[in-house]
Amino acid sequence: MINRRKFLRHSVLSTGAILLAQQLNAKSNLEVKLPLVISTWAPNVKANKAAWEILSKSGRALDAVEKGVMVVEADPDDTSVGYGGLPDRDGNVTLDACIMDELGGNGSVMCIENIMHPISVARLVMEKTPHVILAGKGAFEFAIQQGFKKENLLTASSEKFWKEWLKTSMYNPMDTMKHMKQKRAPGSIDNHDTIGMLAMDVNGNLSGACSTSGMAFKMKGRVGDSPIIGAGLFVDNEIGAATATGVGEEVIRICGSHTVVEAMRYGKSPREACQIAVERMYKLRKNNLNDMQIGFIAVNKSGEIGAFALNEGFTYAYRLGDGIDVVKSADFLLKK
Ligand code: SD4
Repeated sequence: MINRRKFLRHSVLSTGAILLAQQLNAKSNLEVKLPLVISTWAPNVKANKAAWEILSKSGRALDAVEKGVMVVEADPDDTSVGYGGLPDRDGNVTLDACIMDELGGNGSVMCIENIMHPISVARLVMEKTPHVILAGKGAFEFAIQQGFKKENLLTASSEKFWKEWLKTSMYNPMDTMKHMKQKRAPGSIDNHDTIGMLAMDVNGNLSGACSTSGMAFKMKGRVGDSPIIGAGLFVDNEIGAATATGVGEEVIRICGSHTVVEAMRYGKSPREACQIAVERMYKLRKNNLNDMQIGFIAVNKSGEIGAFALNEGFTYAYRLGDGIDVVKSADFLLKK
């Protein structure tokens, strides 16, 4: 259970350096040492590292999640996020991202093209506009006004995958994914690497960010769960935060990340809350989901973390106050 009074006392006291925070942690009843960061998928250890550079200097969780996600957005070898992301069926790389801070602020961009860092544009939507979401051309124009560069995000390798796909043009998200993943990581059934990142800073404040190029070879204009507040990401600084990865259509149907946070509000642990969301999804859609992957990660206000997936193969990466990278495979529902 969350011991809110002790936690708040800790929060007020621990505004100084991380060392001080750790000393205070040792004296308090907090379950983990702060700060912490957790991301979907094992390769995102590298993103956690970038977030940690901010968190370990007593920086704000919001800055940490933005910086962490930017690492993946700029990585041409990650074919599910930002630069190098696989395109839609017409060859356009279209990106979705959203961000939430500890103050109830949120910003999102949907289907933005030619901008390397949609997460930073989403943050500016939150901070500089009277709106929450900008989509398509409007999002792009806003980014340009804010000083972002227009860039070609389709790498030669992603273009090659797309051209190969064009030979059959068959759209079955999971088949496509399995096929792509076999090429990139033989033996694995997943081809998701959308990054959802959650962080808690030394002041106990939570933020989250999520960024993706969405499902490979989707229809032009398709938007997934990742930029939708409550579906791909939800942060409630009093309760906890959650983020999703996998087939976005299914996550949207149950407002996945919001469902996880609400379950934590009513006393479930992060792991239990993620399982509740997956089970709800499965109850609704049953065998339609057998070959899909959907995974959630979550953190509560006590700094406890958890994850749960529909199928085997979902991994997540985290760093808690000890500064050590950990990668884990999530428990899953459909044991074959
Ligand atoms: C989407 N949820 O656009 C994203 C895809 C994803 O790892 O998570 N890929 O549906």
